[in-house]
Amino acid sequence: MDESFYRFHNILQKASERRPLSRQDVEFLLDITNQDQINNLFETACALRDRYFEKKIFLYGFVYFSTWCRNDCTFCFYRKSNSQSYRYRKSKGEVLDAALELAESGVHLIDLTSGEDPLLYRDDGGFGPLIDLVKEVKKQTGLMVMASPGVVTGDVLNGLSLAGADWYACYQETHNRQLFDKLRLDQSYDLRYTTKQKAMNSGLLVEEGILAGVGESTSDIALSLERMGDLGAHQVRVMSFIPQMGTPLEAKSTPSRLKELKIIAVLRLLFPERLIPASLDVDGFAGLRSRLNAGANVITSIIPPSLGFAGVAQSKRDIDEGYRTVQGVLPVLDEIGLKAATKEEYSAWVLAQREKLGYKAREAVGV
Ligand code: SAM
Ligand code: MD0
Ligand code: SF4
Repeated sequence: MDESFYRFHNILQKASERRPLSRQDVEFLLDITNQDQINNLFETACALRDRYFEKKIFLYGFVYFSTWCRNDCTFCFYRKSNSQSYRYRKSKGEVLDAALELAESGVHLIDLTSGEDPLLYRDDGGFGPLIDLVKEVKKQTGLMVMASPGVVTGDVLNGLSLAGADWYACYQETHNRQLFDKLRLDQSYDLRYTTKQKAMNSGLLVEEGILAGVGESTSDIALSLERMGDLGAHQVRVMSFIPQMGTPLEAKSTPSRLKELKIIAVLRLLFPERLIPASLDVDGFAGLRSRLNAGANVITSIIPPSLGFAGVAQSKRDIDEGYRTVQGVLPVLDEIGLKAATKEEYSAWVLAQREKLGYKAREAVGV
């Protein structure tokens, strides 16, 4: 047995005992190529997940309510200068119908996502309708709510929190500032990061995320995982870059899925009791099993069929076929020995985390 074999087992052992991993340990794991080691990494990740979540998986409904955006992120189909993108802005009634249909089907959370729609960013209270929408979705579905509208002010975060939002999602994509500037053109790295800290001060749980395959190195990924820990994000994700028609990165290739799967597993080793998505938005239904087997514990991007709502990285894939539904994913859970959590189990997890964040924070903002 060579030295690297011992090193590998030593790192997995440390992770299983919840001892901290160094940046070098993380890079070592991200770079493994031996199939037995890869399988071992995934098994260790799943064992850690099951230790904290008892084989119960959370299900998130996704409602992309506006695909208009003022930004020009190079990787995104919905960037403002893409004339080929699929644009719509759904009405309150349409969003409520979709949210109710998702709730009925058995999801645990409704994720209200949009581009940075110029209508939201108007000076005369553009976020008012979104805040009302959050209130109404919460009231009518009784589910947990996530808001993902892009970078917003502290006042908007407080408004969302008061209206009943539980989560704020906003992904840095990378924590390499030079790479960030190439991906999120004319946007501030610091503002995007500090907005997540502000969200926690408003009592919201936070989701942080990175893209795989956009020019990052192994050490960039390790840095990102460290920053996710510094932030204290409650849900941490990685999605493989999918090239989009009409964008500057249209001809760039999508990375090997092994990269995303290894990052999911390493995230689980670093953050065993946090939430890690298996997104249906990258490889649709076909990519679900491998992500769960790498240690993910949330299925995201469940979309109601036939209502004209889009995904982000896969704007159409599997949606109207009905595969991105609770009915579609339950058999996969069953096949691999997992099950859907109950709505009550999910709510209890969220409320316990929000309590840890401190309703003190809410008092501090004068509520
Ligand atoms: N507009 C908001 C924002 O940027 O924060 C929320 C929606 S945004 C479309 C959601 C996320 O989708 C991005 O942060 C990015 O991680 C992911 N995404 C966008 N385009 C993608 C692509 N081509 N491939 C993979 N993921 C992508
Ligand atoms: C997903 N398409 O969960 C969604 C999206 C935004 N909060 C989430 C990237 O995969
Ligand atoms: Fe807009 Fe979000 Fe797409 Fe960037 S990633 S162009 S902010 S929708």
